[in-house]
Formats: sequence, C-alpha cells, structure tokens
Amino acid sequence: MKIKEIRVIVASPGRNFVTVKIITDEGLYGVGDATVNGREKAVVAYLEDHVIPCLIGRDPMRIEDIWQYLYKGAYWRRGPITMAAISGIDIALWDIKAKAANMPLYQLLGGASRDKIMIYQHVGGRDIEETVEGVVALREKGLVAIRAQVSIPGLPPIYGTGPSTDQSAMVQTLPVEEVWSTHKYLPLVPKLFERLRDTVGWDLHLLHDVHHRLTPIEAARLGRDLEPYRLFWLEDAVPAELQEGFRLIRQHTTTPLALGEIFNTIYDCQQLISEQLIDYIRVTSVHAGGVTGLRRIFDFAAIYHVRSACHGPMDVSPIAMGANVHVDRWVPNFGIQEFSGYLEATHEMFPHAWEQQGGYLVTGEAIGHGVDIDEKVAAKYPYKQAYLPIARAEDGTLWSW
Ligand code: EZ4
Ligand code: CO
Repeated sequence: MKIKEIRVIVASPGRNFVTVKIITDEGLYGVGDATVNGREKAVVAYLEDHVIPCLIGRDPMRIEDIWQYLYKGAYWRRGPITMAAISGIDIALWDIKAKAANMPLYQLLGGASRDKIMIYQHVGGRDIEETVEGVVALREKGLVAIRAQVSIPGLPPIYGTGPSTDQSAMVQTLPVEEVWSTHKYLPLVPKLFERLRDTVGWDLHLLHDVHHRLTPIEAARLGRDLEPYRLFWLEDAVPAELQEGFRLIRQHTTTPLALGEIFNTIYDCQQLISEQLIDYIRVTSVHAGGVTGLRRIFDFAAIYHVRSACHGPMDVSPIAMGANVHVDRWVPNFGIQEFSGYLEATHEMFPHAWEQQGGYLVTGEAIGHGVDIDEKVAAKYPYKQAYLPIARAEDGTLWSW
C-alpha cells in the first residue's frame, strides 16, 4: 500500500478546523485533525509545503517511521505547529491501519480496558447563583463530573468564567482584550465551591480551570482553600514552562493538579510527571503527536501514578476526539476526558461513531477511529480568521491565560 494523495481541508463549522485526509493507492483513506486554534493557516502551510511532498509514495503502515521522519528529520523539533502537523498525519495513519486490520482503533492499541469513558463538561456563570444553577442542570442530564467557573464581580465576564459555555461567542476577527484580577479572583473561587457542595452534595466530581493565571504561591493558597470541597482537580494553575514551579504548589496542598492542554511532547511534562508534581496529564491527540504521542506520554505517566485526561474543548475536532476516546478506551491509567460538546454544524461536517451517553462517551464499534469528514458540508463553511481573547490585568499588564 502506498500514500497516493494527502489533502488539507480547512473549514469553519462554528469553529475553524484543519483536517488531513490521506488517500492510499488501494482506495483506503484516513482522516486526522491538525487544528491549532488561532494559528490554523501556519499548520496548513507547514503541511502543504513541507510535509505532504515528503510522504507521497510512502507505505502508510509505517506509522512510527513516518512519525520519526517528521520529528527528527525536520531538524527543528517540537513546537505547536510542527507537532500539530505530525499529529494530523499520525491520526490519519492510525485510522488507515485500523481500517486495514478491520478493527476499531482501540482493538489495535491492545483492546478495551473499560466500557465507557467518563467525561467532564463546563459550566460558567455571571455570579455564583448562575453557576450553581448550571451545574444542577448538567447533573440532571446525567453528568458525573463538571467544571465550574464564575465571573469576577466588578469585572466583565472573561473567557473561561461565564456566562456562556458556547465558546463560539468568544471568537472574534482580532483578539478581544479582557480584564483580569488575581486579587478579586482568589477569595471568590472557594465560595463558589462551598455553595456547590452545599447544593449538590459529595457524589458529583467538581473541577476548576485557572487558565494559567496564577503564580505558584497563589496557586498553593487556592489549592489549600479548596481542600474542604474535595475537587477532582485544579487545572492549569500556573503556566508550566518552569516545571519545577509546581514543587511549591505540591508542598502546600492535597488538591489534585491537572496540566498539559498546550503541551506538544513528553519533554514538556517529563519533570512534572517524574517528580509526581501533577495528578493528571492533559495532552490531547491533535497537539501532542497523535495516537503515537499520547501512547508514549501516558505509558510514561503510568509509572508515576499520573492519569490521562485529554483536552477536549470545541476546537479539538470530532476527529481528534475520536482518536482520544479510542486511546481512553485502552489506556490503563485513564483519568477522565474533557468534552465540551460541539455546535450542530460541527457534528454535520464530521460524522462520528463515538457518542455521548449521559456522563460518558462510548467509542462505538466502527473500524478505524470512526470519524469522517463530509467534504461537501465543509465547502459550505469557509475559513474565517478568528482568535480567542487576550487577558490584561486592571493596570493593562498583559496576563497569562
Ligand atoms: O482554552 O481550547 O480546558 N479547556 C480549555 C479550553 C482552551 C481552548 C484554547 O483553544 O481551557 O477552553
Ligand atoms: Co483548560
């Protein structure tokens, strides 16, 4: 079998997606996700100019060799654009291999370790009351794990707080600038979770995402203040270029820590994992080297009691979600899968075998990863330049988020 053609399809069914379609001379094809939210066209150029010409005529069964060729062979290793391109190719090649084997992908990985994949979804609110109502409503839909966020009183709602969980509302032609205050945020979050525990009790898993906005000592304080409410985890407490920064948080709190949605390789989390500074590693197939990358990172994490928790917002396409849930079905050290749902147009463009059943996703038994792209539908939704917002402190200082 040989790779005959590779197409890159860019479309915007509510969010922008970059999809790779690899077609073989035997007619089998596979699809992969290569989306980097807000930097989509950089990946398209990288694929079309530098990756695809090298792969035509190669044996698509040699997934590992192609992965190494694109990683080591480029000389310029790592980085979000390179790794998203590798991820898109890798996910499509695993799709082809599983189709050739006439198996669902999870079978090829070693078979099912579980029947269903626990997910968490997001709730935000303009104030604590609104968030509590949202959590109660989602629990009634069968969710067993919920991420709760709240706007900071006196500041306009900002990304990842409230009121909307529909991230398409946040997408703008140029980045919107939002206002952040650590001082106002820190005492508010424990009040939210106190109210939530009073209302929903202790069965429901509750999570919170800080979006990298704190320093280690501030995160240590927040983690400690949240201990009475037994969070499932505190996500992205601090940006993690300095992995050893998490030692300080770890010394001070037993609140479980999750990190890694922007990581590309095992090297981004090597120290975090080997020093047991986090509890959940949040890498996802589209950004961390595809199925091959996830498998490598999760196996390494298992040694150190760190569990998987793939990033799964609306800008991780249903194809990457398909790759994730097949890995989730197999991975022995599974933790949870993020799933923020998709807009109707996104479902229409990516027919998928996986499906949500209350608080869980199931893979389905379709061969491959079970997700396709409908190119006719894609043609209806042309690319629109869009960005997520930028955060500044009240004095105008550019902030992490
Ligand atoms: O900010 O996917 O956990 N999920 C998140 C997401 C990310 C976006 C970035 O593109 O934090 O909302
Ligand atoms: Co997050």
